[in-house]
Amino acid sequence: MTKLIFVLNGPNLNLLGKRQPEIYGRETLEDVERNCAKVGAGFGLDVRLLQSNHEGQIVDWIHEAREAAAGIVINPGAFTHTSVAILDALNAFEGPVFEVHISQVHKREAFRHHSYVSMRSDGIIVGCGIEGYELAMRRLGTLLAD
Ligand code: CA2
Repeated sequence: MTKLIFVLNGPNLNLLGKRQPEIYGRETLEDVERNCAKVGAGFGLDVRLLQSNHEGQIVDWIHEAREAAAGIVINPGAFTHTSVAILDALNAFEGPVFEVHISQVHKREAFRHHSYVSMRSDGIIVGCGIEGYELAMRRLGTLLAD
């Protein structure tokens, strides 16, 4: 049976490919969705890609994932560095969680160096552009293989 992966994206990531290409590249969230679906298909994984600018909405989707998803890929955007609520929600999710950052946050401002979400993440992919989402999907495919 196919398993579902939630690919969750935080604030401003709807602008991916439309602003600041020097940091975040030229590809869009639609490209991310297509690439994740392609990798997932090779492992029998379906993908539901979601984006919100609202912290509570992301918490609600993580709660939904408790029943609906076998694993989570999450780029919490700026909430990475601020949100205990997202960390708490992820702690209530039992499956594997992979954290993705498009940019190499450790080469950037000091406030981007700490991630609350990393205290829960089973793996973290940083600075690989949108390919990071595909790498996370590949790892989930391996971990969730029957
Ligand atoms: O590198 C990442 O993926 C980040 O999670 C992106 C966040 C940033 O706050 C984190 O420190 C690192 C920002 C997402 C904003 O995305 C945009 C994309 C295109 C244009 C403008 C913003």
